[in-house]
Amino acid sequence: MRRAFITGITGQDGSYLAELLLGKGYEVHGLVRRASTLNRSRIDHLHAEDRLHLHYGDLTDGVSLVNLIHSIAPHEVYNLGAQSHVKVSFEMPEYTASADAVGTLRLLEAIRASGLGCRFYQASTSEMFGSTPPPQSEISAFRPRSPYGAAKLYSHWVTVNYREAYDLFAVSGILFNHESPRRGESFVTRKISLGVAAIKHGVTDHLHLGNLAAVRDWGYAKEYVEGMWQMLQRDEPEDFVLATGTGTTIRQFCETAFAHAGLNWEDHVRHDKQYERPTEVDALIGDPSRAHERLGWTARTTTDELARLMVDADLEAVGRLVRDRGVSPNLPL
Ligand code: NAP
Ligand code: F7E
Repeated sequence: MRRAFITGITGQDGSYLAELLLGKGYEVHGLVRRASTLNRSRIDHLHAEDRLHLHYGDLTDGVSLVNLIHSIAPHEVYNLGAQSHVKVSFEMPEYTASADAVGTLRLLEAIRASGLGCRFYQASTSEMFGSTPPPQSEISAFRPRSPYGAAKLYSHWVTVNYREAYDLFAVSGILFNHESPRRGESFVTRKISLGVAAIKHGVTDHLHLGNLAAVRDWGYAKEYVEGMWQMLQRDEPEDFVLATGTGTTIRQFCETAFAHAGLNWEDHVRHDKQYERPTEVDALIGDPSRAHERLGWTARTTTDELARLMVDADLEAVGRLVRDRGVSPNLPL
């Protein structure tokens, strides 16, 4: 039986990847962080699975990583764990560097020292392109515009370096934004879909957002984890961009999401400077041709379809909360 180790298993992508790998017959091991409350809502539905094993650890704690790689002896390691919020990285730059940059080094060192020859996937990001104009591909210049982007760029290059220096099967998936009903509530797409649902159910009548002009390439997370797995099944390690190839502004995303619930976004969205960043990434639109040609991977869900499926999921979830509790839920808007 193939064994996979996933850091970030409690996150959006980790939960979809765990489902995918369990479905393929893998034994799945996940790294979880100790917290005063359990934070496993995205993988609760997998609990009965006897091939799923969770282990305490942290990307900032090298010893835990060394011990886990040794005891699990995985065939594949997916490094999805990270402080993944760009705005938060300006507020916690040092922690972001420790988890998102040095954390990758710690994990690669644990793999190298184990001599097990595990295959390694690094969750790299379009944020590494920063101010490089679109379309961005595997050969575009990296010009990150945040502590998050800079930390992820370190991880990208150290992954490439460990591949070249130690002949590890280590790949970097450069993924453009991907979302889902499991997206964290403070990322803009989920904030909008939750906001639409809260407004439609009468919980509030407005939503505060920052810069509406930025362009992002938004795809459906469930499809992107398939690409991660495909990257580790090839004969030779290679880095790939995963994206839809289409750019959409935050304003357009709002328009589609509000219209799907029969609302006019301009009646409800208010500007709030606190959600702007010290430096913004203006436009990210990926060129996924290499993934299409060499992996046979293509994003199937368009950004408009994604906006509608997220709104539908939140209309249902917020409706349930309002019905069951009989009071306004405390939504993080
Ligand atoms: P997410 O929902 O924010 O999940 C992040 C995961 O990392 C969570 O499981 C979190 O654990 C864990 N984590 C955070 N700090 C950690 C630490 N110090 N040690 C161990 N685990 C830690 O992120 P996502 O959207 O699934 O993204 C997955 C990965 O892809 C991330 O590395 C992200 O930076 C990268 N990425 C995401 C996108 C995107 O659009 N979603 C695009 C490109 C790259 P807790 O649950 O305990 O907080
Ligand atoms: O912002 C603007 C904001 O936080 C998108 C992470 O998964 O994707 C994600 O990073 C855009 C930015 O995602 C609000 O200024 C406006 O231009 O949803 P976001 P992100 O920064 O693109 C990349 C690929 C990753 O790798 C990251 O891990 O939306 N925006 N108003 C806002 N953003 C937020 N969060 N909140 C607002 O109110």
